[in-house]
Amino acid sequence: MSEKSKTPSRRDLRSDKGAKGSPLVGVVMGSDSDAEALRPCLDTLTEFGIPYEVRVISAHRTPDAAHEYARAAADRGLACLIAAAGGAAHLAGVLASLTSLPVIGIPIQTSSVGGIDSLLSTVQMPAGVPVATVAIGKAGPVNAAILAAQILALADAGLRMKLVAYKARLADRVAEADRNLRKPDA
Ligand code: RP5
Repeated sequence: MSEKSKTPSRRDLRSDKGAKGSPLVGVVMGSDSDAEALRPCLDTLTEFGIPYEVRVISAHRTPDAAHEYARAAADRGLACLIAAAGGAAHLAGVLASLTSLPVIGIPIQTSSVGGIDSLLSTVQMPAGVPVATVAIGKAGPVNAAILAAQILALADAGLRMKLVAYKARLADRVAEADRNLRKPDA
């Protein structure tokens, strides 16, 4: 991604564009080159009215910051972390090693091997240190936000209702597509 195309993404991804209130979800990306891929995740958190914060912290380039962030996250009131990284994607795993909060990993698609590298480095965690890993590609960032909403909904009936309505809308869309396909030609 060129410097030019990075800039608008960074601005669009600022946490102050999301729901108001103390952040409940910490969204961390390994590089600002991940910003564009993360946009659907943040849009979905906003759609569900979930306050979040966004940080760029690298497991490899700023390891001390990654450790500090993970260690402080629960005491700061965060309930769940979402970590996106590509390539040797150790970010989610490093955060998970230092917090008892649930950590959701987004494997970023890479130009070299399509994101298989990111997927395997995010998902293949040792027993005892899970990272709930979502898909490579478009679905992953949306599903990371939905999974975070589902975790928060365990203690929030309003959010649970929003999730039920969301799933109903998904089902409606499929039913409508099916109806349209089966419509006889005019
Ligand atoms: C990872 O390396 C980041 O998450 C990013 O996906 C990848 C490449 O980073 P840049 O070289 O573009 O900063 O740490």
